[in-house]
Amino acid sequence: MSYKEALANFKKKLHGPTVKFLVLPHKNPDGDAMGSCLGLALYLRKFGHEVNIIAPTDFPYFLRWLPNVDQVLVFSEKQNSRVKKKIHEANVLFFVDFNTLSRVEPLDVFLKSSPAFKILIDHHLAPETFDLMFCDPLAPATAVLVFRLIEQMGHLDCIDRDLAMCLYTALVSDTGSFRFSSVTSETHIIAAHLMDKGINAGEVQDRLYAIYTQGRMRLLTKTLQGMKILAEYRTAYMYVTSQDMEDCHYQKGDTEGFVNYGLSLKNVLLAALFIEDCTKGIIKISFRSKTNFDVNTFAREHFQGGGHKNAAGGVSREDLKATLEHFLGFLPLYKDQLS
Ligand SMILES: [Mn+2]
Repeated sequence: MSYKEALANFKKKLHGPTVKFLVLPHKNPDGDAMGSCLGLALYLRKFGHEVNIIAPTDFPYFLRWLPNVDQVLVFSEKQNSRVKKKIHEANVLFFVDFNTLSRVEPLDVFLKSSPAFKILIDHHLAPETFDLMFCDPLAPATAVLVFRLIEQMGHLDCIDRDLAMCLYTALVSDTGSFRFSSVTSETHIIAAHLMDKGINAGEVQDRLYAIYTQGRMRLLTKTLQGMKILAEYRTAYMYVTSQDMEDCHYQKGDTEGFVNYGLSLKNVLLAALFIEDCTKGIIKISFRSKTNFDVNTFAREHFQGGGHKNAAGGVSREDLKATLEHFLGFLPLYKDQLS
C-alpha cells in the first residue's frame, strides 16, 4: 500500500464512526515513544474517539510531567486483566516508535492474536507489516511522522499547546536536542510550528535534562572515570555494574544519555555503553556512532539488537567481562571503517 493510500484509509477511520483506539509505545519507552503516543492520543480524541495508551513497561521519571501522562496504563502483573481487557476491547491498535511486535513483550502475543485493525507509525529500519504503515527510516523521530500525518490530514489547527509539548519533547529526545545527523531542515520547521503553539523550548530542555539526582550524577562520574578510549579504533566505551547502580541509588532512566559522552570526544566515531542487569542476567548495550559507521548492522550482527545507523542497542547473555572481550575482539574486523 502506498503512503497516499494509507492516508486515505486512515482518513476513513478518523472521520468514520467512533472507535476505540489503543496506542502502544515500545517497552522501556523513551521521550519519542511517550511524546508521540501522548500527542497522537490527543489528536485522535479531537475526533471523538476513545483512546487508551498502554506501555509494556514503566517509563523514566523525567517524562512524568508530560501532558496527560497519568492516563498511560503501565502493564504489570497486577494490571494484567485490565490490560488484556483494553486490548480485547480495542478496534484499532496504533503501534508507535517500534518496528517489530517483540518490542512490546510480553504483550506481543495478545496483540498478535487481536483481530483489531493495526496501524504502525515508526522510523526504524525494516518494519514488520501491518494493516496501515506510516514509516520512514530517515525520519529523526516518530514525532516527525505524527506531525506529518496531522499535517497531511489538513489538521494542523488541531495542534494545541499540550499536543505541541508532547511532539516537541519527542523531537528533542530523539535528536539529542537537534544535534544528530538525522536532523534536517524539516525537523527545524516542525519544531518552529510546535513552538508557535506557545511552548517554552528552554523549559522542555530543563525538564528533560536538568533533573539529575545526586545519585545519578555520582553514577555518571563513576562511569566516565572508567571510560576506555581506543585511539586505534576511534572507539570509546564505558560500563555500569549492578554494584555501581546500587551504590548510587539507581532509578529507571538514570543511565539515559551516558553513552553520548563517549561520542563527544574528538576523533571518536564509535561509543558503547555496557550496563549490567544482574536481575535478568544480561548486559544491555547502547551504541552510538558518527559518520558512516553503521551501529545498526554492528548491533544486529554481534549483539542481537539493532536500531538506527547512528544509534542502536543490543544485548549479551554473557557476563560483563566476556561481553567486553567479545566487543573488543570484533573491532579489528571494522578497522577500515573506524579509521
Ligand atoms: Mn524514536
